[in-house]
Amino acid sequence: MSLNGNLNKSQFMEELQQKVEHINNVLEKFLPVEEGQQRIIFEAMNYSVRAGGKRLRPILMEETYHMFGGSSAVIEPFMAAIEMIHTYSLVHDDLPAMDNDEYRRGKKTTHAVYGEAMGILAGDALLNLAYETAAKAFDMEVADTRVARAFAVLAKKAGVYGMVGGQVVDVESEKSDDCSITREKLDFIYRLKTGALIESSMMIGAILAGASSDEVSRVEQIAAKLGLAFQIQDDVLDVTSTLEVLGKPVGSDEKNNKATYVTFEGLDKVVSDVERISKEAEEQLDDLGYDDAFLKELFEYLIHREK
Ligand code: GRG
Repeated sequence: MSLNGNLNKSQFMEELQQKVEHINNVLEKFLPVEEGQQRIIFEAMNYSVRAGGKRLRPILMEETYHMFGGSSAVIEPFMAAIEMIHTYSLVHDDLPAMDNDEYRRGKKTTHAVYGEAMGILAGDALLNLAYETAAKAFDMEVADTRVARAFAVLAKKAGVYGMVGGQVVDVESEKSDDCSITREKLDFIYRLKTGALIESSMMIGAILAGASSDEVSRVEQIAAKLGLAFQIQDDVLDVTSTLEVLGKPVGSDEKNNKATYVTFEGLDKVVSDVERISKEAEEQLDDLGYDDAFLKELFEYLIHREK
C-alpha cells in the first residue's frame, strides 16, 4: 500500500491476478463432472466457463461482501452462479440466431466447437446449474432470509427485468434498418443488458454480508454507474480497435452496424463521459464510509481496460 492507502499499479495487478485464480478455483468446485450419458453437455459447459474472461462479476461480488464485513464461504456458491449466468449469456449471444460469433475470449465459441444445438443446451444447462449452485448457500451458516433475498436479486437481474430484458430490446432494435434507435432506448439496453448483472453482483455481496436495505440500494446505484461506464468503454474499445484494424470512420459498432454511445456523442465526449460516470461511482462508494482500496482501483482499471 502507498501512504495514502491506495494500491500502486503493480500491487493492484498482482492482487487482481490472485483474485482471478481464486475465482477459477471456486468455480471448479461447482462445475459438473464430465461423465454419464449426457457427458457431451458437461464438456460444453466446462469448455465455456474455462475459456477464461476477466471474472469481473464474482470479483465485484466478493469484494463488496468483504467491504461490508462478510467473511464466510456462503459467498462462494453465488460467485460461481453469477459467472455461470454471465457465461450462459455469452454462449447464447454468440449463437447464429444472435451475434453469430466464431471466437470469444480468443477461443472458438461453444457452438463453433460443439454445434448449435449443444450451444443452446449448454447455455440452458449453465443457467439452471447457476440456481442449483446458489441454492447450496441455504445449507450454509448464514440466515436463510439473506440467502433468499440474494437469490431473488440474482433471478430478477438475470431475467426479463434485467439482462434478458435488455437483450430483447437490443435484438428488436436491430430489426429496424433505419437506425432509428434513440439514446433513451440505448440507455435502457445498457442498464439492463450490461448493468443488471453487475448490479446484482455487488448487491448480493452486500446482502449476504448483512448490509441495510438503504446500503443495498446505494450499492445498486453505484453498480449501475459502473455498469454504464463499463459498457461505454466497451463501445470505445469497439471503435478504437476497429479503427486500428480497418482505418474506418468513428461512430458505430462496425461488426454489427449498431448504434452505440459513440454514434450519439462522438468519441471524445464518450471518453470523458466514462471518466465522469466512473468518478461519480467512486465518490458514492467513498460516501458509504467503508475503505476498500482494491475496489476503487478495480473501478479505475475497468474503465481504462484495453480489452
Ligand atoms: C443472450 C440473454 C442473453 C443475453 C446476452 C451479455 C450479453 C447479453 C451479450 C454479450 C455481448 C455484450 C458485448 C454485452 C455487453 C456486456 C459485456 C461487455 C459483456 C462482456 O463481459 P466481459 O467483458 O466478458 O466481462 P469476459 O469475457 O471478460 O467475461
